[in-house]
Amino acid sequence: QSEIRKKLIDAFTRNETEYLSGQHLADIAGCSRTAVWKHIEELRKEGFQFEAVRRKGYKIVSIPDNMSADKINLGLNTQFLGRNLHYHDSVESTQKIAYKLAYEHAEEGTVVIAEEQTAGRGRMDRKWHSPKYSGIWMSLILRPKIPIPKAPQLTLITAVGVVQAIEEVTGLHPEIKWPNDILINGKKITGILTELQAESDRINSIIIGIGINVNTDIEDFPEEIRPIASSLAIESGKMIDREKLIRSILEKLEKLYLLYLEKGFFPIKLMWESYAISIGKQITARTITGEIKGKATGITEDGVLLIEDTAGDIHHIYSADIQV
Ligand code: BT5
Repeated sequence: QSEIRKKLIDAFTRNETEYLSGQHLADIAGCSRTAVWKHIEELRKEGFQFEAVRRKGYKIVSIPDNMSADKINLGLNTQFLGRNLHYHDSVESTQKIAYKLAYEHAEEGTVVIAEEQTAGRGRMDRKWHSPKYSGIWMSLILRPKIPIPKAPQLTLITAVGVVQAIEEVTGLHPEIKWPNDILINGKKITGILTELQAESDRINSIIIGIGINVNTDIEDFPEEIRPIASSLAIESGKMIDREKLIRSILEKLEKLYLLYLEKGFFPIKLMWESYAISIGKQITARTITGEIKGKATGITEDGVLLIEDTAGDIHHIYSADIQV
């Protein structure tokens, strides 16, 4: 088994620029064409990327691009964010691990990163698809001394930091869809999930989950999200260094967070609004209690979305899915 694999990898890396036919690979590895195909599928799952062309065969495009805590830390310019970094190959959800660490008094700024999540989650128990080696799936622990109703501001602060980092590293210009989506050309690149650990009315910790499709191919997404999702590599046409992007996010986010603790939400609100797509537009907000249609006029100091309906009434939206 592993002997076949070795022979295949060897053949691919020796002939990086050529297409190798299934038959040729089968001859080299001494197995059937079906076995070759099976091995290639397995290698794909481990992060090897192949290009397959009909009648020509397979070409290797890239070998797994796995990260390491050391490589992420190398050159990281932060005071506390990411200084304590937990790196995992595969986890159910980085939120779950961060929760446990926070409960065990992990220091503020602790970060959990995984190459793959088998049960990544979005808001309201929705799924977050997190294929191996292709994205950034991470959770951060913060402990701001703020009242609970202000916690949603952290989602908006995070969105601004991620947008700034994507701009810096890729040159792309993402937009923010309230409250937690980052889009490029209308497609979702990033989702943010902010969760709380609180005792009575005191926040113990805020766990911020960030999921970014970085080098994800369109085929890596399940069928149903292909029309709505994209990745930085798809949008920019090149592979992006995930470790560099992580460092940039941690640096931008730490700066914004310190600014927020010192000056409050106002300066960040202005930055957030400069990236927001929905403000000033007619939108539909789907909340648990029903739909509200109207013009998004802005966000409040607490990060609550304001919608003015046709009768001129202003609605405060705390949680919803937005359609522009
Ligand atoms: C979110 O939820 O957008 C928050 C996603 C947070 C993910 C991070 S990854 C690290 C940390 N650990 C976790 O387990 N979670 C966090 P929501 O707004 O509810 O959007 C979820 C919806 O986005 C799904 O119902 C799908 O339609 C879509 N979706 C799922 N996976 C996606 C992906 N990889 N890219 C784009 N869209 C996706």
